[in-house]
Amino acid sequence: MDVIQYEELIRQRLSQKRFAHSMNVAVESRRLAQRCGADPEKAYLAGVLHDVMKEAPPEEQLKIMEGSGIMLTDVEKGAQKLWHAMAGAVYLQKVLGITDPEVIHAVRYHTTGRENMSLLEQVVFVADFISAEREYDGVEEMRAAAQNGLEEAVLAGLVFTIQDLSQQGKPIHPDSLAAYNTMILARHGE
Ligand code: DGI
Ligand code: FE
Ligand code: FE
Repeated sequence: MDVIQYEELIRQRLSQKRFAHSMNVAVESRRLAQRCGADPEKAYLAGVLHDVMKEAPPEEQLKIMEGSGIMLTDVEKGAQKLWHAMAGAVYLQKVLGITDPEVIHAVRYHTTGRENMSLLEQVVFVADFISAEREYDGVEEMRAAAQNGLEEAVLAGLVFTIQDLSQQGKPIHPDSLAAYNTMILARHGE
């Protein structure tokens, strides 16, 4: 399948609003990739597909994860919003037959981030925060951070999420915390 067919698939699987978001993330991912030396076509593809499972019923998300042997941790069990990233990565492999690990990982880690993210993972992680339709408090700061450099924006995204979740008394995924710690430690080492 080529990317136009994936766009059509996404249009069918998602609401109009989330379809528009996905297309905006794809365009933003391609732009960031061009700037930082990641593969623009892979970035666009990962952007199109990153939320493919977002509106699937939770049972369907669980089923596809279980089918691929993913064992949810307690934090993951308690945070349904994390499922679509894990389930999406499995969907890419099992249903769409996508084999490129870079694209699969960009979808897998687009919500939590993780330590030592590849350029493509960082690109999609950041694009999801600053896509054209986003209008949360702080989005302009996030866009400015992305203007200053990809890593800057990844860190700003992690800080934003960790702050937001802890204020709401929600659990924070260890991958997000590890990514934050590693980036902070690397900074102080400079
Ligand atoms: O799918 P999108 O809405 O475009 O964006 P996303 O995949 O970044 O999902 C954002 C949601 O996921 C948001 O409501 C916060 C939640 N989230 C992100 N990281 C964590 C998290 N929830 C918990 N409990 N723990 C996390 O580490
Ligand atoms: Fe998402
Ligand atoms: Fe998204």
